[in-house]
Amino acid sequence: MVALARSPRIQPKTDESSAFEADVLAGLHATPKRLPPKYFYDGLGSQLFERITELPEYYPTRCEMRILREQGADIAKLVPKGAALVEFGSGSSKKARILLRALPPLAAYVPVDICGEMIEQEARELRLDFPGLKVLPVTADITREFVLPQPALTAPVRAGFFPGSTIGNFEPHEAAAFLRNAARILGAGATLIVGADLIKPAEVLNAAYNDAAGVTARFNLNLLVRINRELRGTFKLDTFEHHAFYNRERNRVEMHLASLKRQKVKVAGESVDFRAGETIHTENSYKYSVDSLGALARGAGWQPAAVWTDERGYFSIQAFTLAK
Ligand code: AVI
Repeated sequence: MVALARSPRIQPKTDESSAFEADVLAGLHATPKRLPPKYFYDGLGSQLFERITELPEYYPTRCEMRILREQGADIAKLVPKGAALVEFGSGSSKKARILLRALPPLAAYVPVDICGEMIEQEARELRLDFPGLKVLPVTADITREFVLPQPALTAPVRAGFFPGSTIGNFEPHEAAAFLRNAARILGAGATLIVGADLIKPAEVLNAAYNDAAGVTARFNLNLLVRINRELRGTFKLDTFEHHAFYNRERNRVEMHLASLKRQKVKVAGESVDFRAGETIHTENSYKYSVDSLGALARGAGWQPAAVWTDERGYFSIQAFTLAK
């Protein structure tokens, strides 16, 4: 036992790595084949996503940051003094920093993310930049129920912040479940501020997910690199191609990895057959209208309170409230 555990080749499985293996095998044996987009974000995947946000074709991050900078004071009016701000899937807290500058003094800022290491590091930096602010990170899966730290629970009211149009990467029923969970966690009288990408001409969307520099293609293909590394996969990267397109009927950009030939691939000791042209569906990025997100939020118990968009109407920040 001890010898095995020490072997550099045989690593003990963590809950996280067994979940990855189970999800990947289930997705590759399904018809059609699919993989959950949450697995894009390993070290390299997170770096590639940061690069995507700076691409000329990828407008969402720039639009959202601009709305936050220009409308921050107005958005801040929905968060009363002494409230606790809970950010869902905070990552680098880049957008929260803009909002925090506009907000009145808070009971606490609670960044919540699955990646504990990253939020602890960000929390240290935030404490230096916002000396009066209690920064209380929570490592948790934002789609599950989690417990807030005491100062956030005892604050008179809580506000949630869910930027980045991450809501668009959930299937609509998952987005509704997230909104219900956020309502449970934040409690009566809460406000929820959500960044959501809007429906727009297909050319703009197709360009945003098919950038000329090929960064989105690398981001998509990196999922296969990760499977090769972590699950003893044998994917040959030059036999798969990035496909992304706007599906108008379903208001979503779909990303796929298409096999360029008939082939067999091994993953975690199991064989997976591909037909030529067969794809693995790796991501949906749903685009909403103000009304469609409003209807989803209403169904989860939230009342639409305010909406801010950029001048082209590409991106929205929408606020919802819960009855007291
Ligand atoms: C993180 N998420 C909102 C991005 C999106 O636009 O759906 C992920 C992404 N996929 C390809 N490019 C960016």
